[in-house]
Amino acid sequence: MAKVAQMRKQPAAVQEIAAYRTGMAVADLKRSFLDNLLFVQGRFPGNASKNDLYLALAYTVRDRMLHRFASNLQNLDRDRSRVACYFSAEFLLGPHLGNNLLCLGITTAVRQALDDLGYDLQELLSQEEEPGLGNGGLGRLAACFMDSLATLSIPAIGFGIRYEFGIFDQQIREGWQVERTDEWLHLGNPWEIHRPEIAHYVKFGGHTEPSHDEQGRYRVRWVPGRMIKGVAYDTLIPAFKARSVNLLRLWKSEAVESFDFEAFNTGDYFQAVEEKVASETISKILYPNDEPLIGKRLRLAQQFFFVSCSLQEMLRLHALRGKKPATLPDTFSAQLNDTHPSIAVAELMRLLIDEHGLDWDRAWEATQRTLAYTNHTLLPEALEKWPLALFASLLPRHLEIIYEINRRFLDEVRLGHPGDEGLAARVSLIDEAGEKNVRMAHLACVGSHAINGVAGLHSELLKKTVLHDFHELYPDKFWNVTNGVTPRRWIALSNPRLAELITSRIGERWVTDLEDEISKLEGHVSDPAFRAKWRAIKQENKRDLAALIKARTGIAVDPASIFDCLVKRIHEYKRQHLQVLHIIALFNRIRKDPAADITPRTFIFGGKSAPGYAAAKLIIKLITSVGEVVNDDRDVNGRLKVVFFPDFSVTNGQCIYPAADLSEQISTAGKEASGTGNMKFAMNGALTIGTLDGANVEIRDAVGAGNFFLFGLTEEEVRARKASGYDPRQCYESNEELRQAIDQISSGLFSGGNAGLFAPLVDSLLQRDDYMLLADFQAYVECQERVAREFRNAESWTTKSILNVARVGRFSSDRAIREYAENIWKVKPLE
Ligand code: 26Q
Repeated sequence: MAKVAQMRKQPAAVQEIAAYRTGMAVADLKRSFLDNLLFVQGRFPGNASKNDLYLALAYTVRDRMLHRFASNLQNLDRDRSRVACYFSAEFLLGPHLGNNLLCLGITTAVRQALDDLGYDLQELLSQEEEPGLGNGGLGRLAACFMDSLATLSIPAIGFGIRYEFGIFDQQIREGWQVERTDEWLHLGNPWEIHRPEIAHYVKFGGHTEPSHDEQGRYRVRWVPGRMIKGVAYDTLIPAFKARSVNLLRLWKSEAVESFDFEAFNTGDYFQAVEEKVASETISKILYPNDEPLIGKRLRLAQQFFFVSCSLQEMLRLHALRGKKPATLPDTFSAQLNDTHPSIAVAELMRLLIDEHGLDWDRAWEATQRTLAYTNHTLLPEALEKWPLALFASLLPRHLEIIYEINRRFLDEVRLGHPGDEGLAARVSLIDEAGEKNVRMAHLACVGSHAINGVAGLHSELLKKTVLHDFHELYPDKFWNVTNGVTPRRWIALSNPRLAELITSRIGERWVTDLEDEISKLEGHVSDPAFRAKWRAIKQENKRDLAALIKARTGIAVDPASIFDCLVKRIHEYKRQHLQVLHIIALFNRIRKDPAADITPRTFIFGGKSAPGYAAAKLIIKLITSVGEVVNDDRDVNGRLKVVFFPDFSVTNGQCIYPAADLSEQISTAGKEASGTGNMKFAMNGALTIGTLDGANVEIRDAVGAGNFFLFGLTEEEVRARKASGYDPRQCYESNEELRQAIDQISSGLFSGGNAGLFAPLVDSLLQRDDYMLLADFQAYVECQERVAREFRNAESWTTKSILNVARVGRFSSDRAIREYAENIWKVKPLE
């Protein structure tokens, strides 16, 4: 406080420094860059490494953001507005430098400054190791939301974990995925600010001791077995060409010196050091799974660690405003990104009751008013649960609190539904069947004032299936907020050619108001010059991607062919192998008739598999194996190319989406909660081939049925087929092309004669086919035939491509964030 007052008293001195370090003209940027190179990196231009140069540039950019941030804090202090907190175990930010240049509006000036000094901006941009602190959709959504919050000037803090090792780097060796540790911090991270003075203690294990205080109130003391410290690392999240800057605050775990070496010192130095190592383990590594793992103690510890630090931090900031803990929701709302942070329900109760002395009812009201929960999955096996024994040993006090929440909740349920013990058992926070588990989604539902799904269909299905009973109990808690993605990163940054063309026609407002502005493109759809440029840009983007593919895989691809892209995590429900069956069918058609008139295609796959997910890893091997046979086949003669683009990431996505003609969104209907890649592709002028799943439904409604290639069973039809005893063998036997493709995989045609290699995949398809690939195969192949025909008509394809972009305004994350802000968080943009 005193410091802030002091700063306000010395505006002249501050202004002088600010002017020196924040100028946006080429000359200012050159001077700052050299200044940082010399006085931060300690290098002259002559002996600077590429990384020195990158860091000097990064600090030059950061200086300018910090200045905005400092002015922002003062505003926040004055306004006392409600702040949105986004709790997420993952933030998949992607590289910062390019985005920050874009948001500050200094890309051109910086390019010029570097050019004058004899350096190349592109080269320095490629030096950055992206922070891969997420697995896929859910983590990237959190990053898009942070971008939109800043751009909409909504005061917000993202809370998460500063993993030392993010998602692994994927290499492909002999067609298999090989994981390499991600050492994103090894050359330094110029974007984070270490705040050692912002730290919170987090307890684990031990036992609880009940007692009564002087006033005779029941109290519980938690005597932990272990204590660690969470230290804040801040990353600034800038708004696009506006002054607001928000904060992403990630926690790193550290040992508590006094705890290890004094109070609990057993006299064993090595044990104390081991304790230190164990403490630092908590934030070491991101679990590379996008489905829960049963009983991984460290994962639960990570979740509790970041949630506890974040809630303590919110209470601290709230107290700084001079307010009492019970009114926490007047200052903050907190969105739980899936159940990963749902321990927040019990931890906030514990903090309010045990540490701040509130009674149960007041604590419960504050907790519910603060928290809201987003669900991201319908797959029952993906709902998080923790074995009771594990929970009890790591978080004994929280288990007591959960029992008490459950007792009161079930009393209420029984009161409203007397005699319905089935209902009580179904909604209980504890799953009593078999080994007892804590059901995290139930905890999140009961402890939140709002629950939402991430696309219209998903939110409807939630109410019908996994959260049916909760919807019956609390219909008013339920919302839908369809996902969105940020047009800053996913158009302006990754597709600068298209961005420039769009801006030249409708001005720049689309970047921050996609919903209202981008539709103006429709007015240009018939303009021949515009259309020609549109096509030329896609061609240039495809040429760039072709060069990258050549460099990364050695495979030469034809930029005139259809760039048919399927990039996302590898999962059976996402059905990458349905596309493989299609490729084999095309291959067989060519072999049958080498003169067949087929439209050339490049099949581009990308995505990581969880390291322990054998079927997904085998799908990668199947893709690369089919590629090896098809790519060099004489009859095919280059008309089909199969590429597995290694190490799909935000950085690589930025090269792939802009070059795509066709976006593959082919999950079994009812399985993909939303999808967000579907939106990124459509925004870049790719047409979608997809099922009625997730947000595909809404994308098709928005762009028009005639501009979307629809195929496959609907969710209802999938259910009906399963209910009536689906037999995949019938499809196999009755479809010649399908049978041939599967037989060839079985025979070892694609595995050098190794007939057993793909047996697990083939058996699963023929015996269960949980995801109905065989049922959808014929419809898919026929739909792909329409795609091939329509691609040959460049004029109509161009129209459809333009209309896709012009009509995707709804899928901006700005729209999604406005809905959360208005309906769930009740927060307003700052003036
Ligand atoms: C949980 C417990 C233990 C270990 C790992 C996990 C875990 C981690 C990540 C579980 C799930 C995830 C990620 C899920 C995810 O990315 N879901 C996707 O979220 C997107 C954003 O809403 C949707 O578009 C996708 O449909 C959905 O699959």
